[in-house]
Amino acid sequence: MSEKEKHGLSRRGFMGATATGAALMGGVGGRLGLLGGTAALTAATAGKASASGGSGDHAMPGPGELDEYYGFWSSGQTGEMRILGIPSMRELMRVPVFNRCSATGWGQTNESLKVLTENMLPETKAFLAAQGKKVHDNGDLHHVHMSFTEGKYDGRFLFMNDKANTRVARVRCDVMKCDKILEIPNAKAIHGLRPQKWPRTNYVFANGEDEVPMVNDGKVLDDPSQYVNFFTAVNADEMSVAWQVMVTGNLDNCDADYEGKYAFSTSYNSEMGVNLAEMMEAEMDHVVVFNIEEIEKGLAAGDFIELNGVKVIDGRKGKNKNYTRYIPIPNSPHGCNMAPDKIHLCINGKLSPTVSVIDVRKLADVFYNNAEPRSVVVAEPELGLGPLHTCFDGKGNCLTTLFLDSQVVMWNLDKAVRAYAGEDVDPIITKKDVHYQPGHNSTTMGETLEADGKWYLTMNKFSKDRFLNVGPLKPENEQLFALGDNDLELVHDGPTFAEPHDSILVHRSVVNPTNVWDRNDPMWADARAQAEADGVNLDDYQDQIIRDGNKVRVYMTSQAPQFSIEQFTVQEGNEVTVYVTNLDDIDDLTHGFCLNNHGVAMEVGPQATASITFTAAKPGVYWYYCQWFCHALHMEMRGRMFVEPKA
Ligand code: K7E
Ligand code: CUA
Repeated sequence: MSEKEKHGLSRRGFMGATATGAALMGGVGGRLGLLGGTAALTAATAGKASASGGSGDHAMPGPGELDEYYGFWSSGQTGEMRILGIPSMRELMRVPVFNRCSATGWGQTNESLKVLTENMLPETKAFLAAQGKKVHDNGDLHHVHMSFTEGKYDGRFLFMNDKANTRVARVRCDVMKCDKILEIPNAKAIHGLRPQKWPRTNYVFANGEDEVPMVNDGKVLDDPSQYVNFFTAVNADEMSVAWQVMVTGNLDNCDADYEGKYAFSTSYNSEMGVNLAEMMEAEMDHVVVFNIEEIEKGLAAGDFIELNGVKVIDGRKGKNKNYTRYIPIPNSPHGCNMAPDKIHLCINGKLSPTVSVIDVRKLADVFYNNAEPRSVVVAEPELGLGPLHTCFDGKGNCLTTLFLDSQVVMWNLDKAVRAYAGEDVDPIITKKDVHYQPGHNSTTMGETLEADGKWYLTMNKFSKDRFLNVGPLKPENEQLFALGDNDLELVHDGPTFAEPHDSILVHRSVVNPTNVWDRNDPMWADARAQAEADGVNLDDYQDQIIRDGNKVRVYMTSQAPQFSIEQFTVQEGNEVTVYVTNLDDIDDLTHGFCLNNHGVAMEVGPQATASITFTAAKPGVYWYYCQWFCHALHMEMRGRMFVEPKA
């Protein structure tokens, strides 16, 4: 047992043993009794209740105590990834990915620009150059998921999508920094994203949401009959496109099974309409089932076209090859969630009050024995209005968000299957109000074989009147519940900035980030190569200023509270690259480099090298300083750049 677990328990024991504690908690106790069983009341920290009950220990970590789970959050239109501690809901870190970051220099350091541009399509580079830019400034990060090995999180990578600019990114869990961003050709607007669960994450599946002409070069415009959509398999190790499948309908969310056979995408707008009325016309839309083995066989047999360098399989409806099947689902299904029982796939109705449950064991008959596609549906419980996403407690129960009803509904999968078969049972266990309009939800380890049913989180799109008014733009709201066997109890209710779109809750035993960078990290391989070419040893205390025509490369180190170079001179118009290597090697000693009035700033973590390039366009004296508080003499950690006027 770790230090923190001991702390958690001793704290609980202490609080439980004192009469004062019990008296103080009296008011909260009544509510927590719902959790059934012993429901012993433990501690309340900063107004948060803690309970133990059906699913074991629900102690809330106090100040200085560590959480049991990491929460990895998407931030929607903010474009970053966030890390929270669960159950405290303390925000621990923001990891810039598709956004720009003033603090860390993401989007302006050479290292981040490499990640942002190295797998960008040539046409996008040209397009951005025409705007006088190198990178997109925005992103829309909806879904974060971890890499799997045999159905369990393996703690290697986190993968995420950018709906705004059609990208897939990867974050390294050892340093919690983004190391790859891949722009997906052909598809438009990557929305649903899931890693392959079995046998391991060889592929990351990515849904294209917006339909466009197959060759989108302006020759076909308002002719939707020629529009198509693409499902993409990304090679997760190389972060390259493995293959694509052309499909009918807009792909929304996706998931993968626990056998490595199938991937699934919900699909709305089977009509391929382009306005609201057209998109809502059909009573039924689909879940598209992708048969991985058949697709790989088709590729090997040459049954593909090549489009922008990608092998594309034709899996459109009516082609009747074994690559895809289209299972009819009531109008506009949204969330797509594979249960940890390895059998059931839950398709959330959105416009239909139902969740359609597919038994994935029956899919082979649809592919190979001409079984009627709907024969795979084994339950379709009516749960309430606006079901969007479902998560699992690992004990046979599901929790589904009801957007329109502003509720979460807890229901039993087995009972839903029996009810569909005609038995007179009610699958609904309980409903709880949430505030307001929930979208995604998560349970601890809930999208893995290790779903533990301990905590339930709901991410709400609206907070309305719930917090102090901050103007017309309101925060959104997240609510965490202690999860019992047949009830759930609210323990946290708090605002977040746009947008708590989706999250995964991962036990801390899976994630082991380092405290200090490895000096040989590939993140600054280019800087190391340039230094070698310049005869500079980045790891040494020697500082160098290399003048190379109009280019000046300044190599310096940082060690609290000093930069090794306290002044350097360049000529007006020089292209200057500053490389800073942080020689400090203790925990939490980050420096920065910020150059006044140049829009230049970056983070330099312990033992890291970071670099930034700019043009010294204005003659004068410019101070640079360390912008991460590092030492009592942090304010004194500064130096001057002299820019001599052109002769
Ligand atoms: Cu994950 Cu809104 Cu992008 Cu559902 S989608 S809420
Ligand atoms: Cu170094 Cu502040």
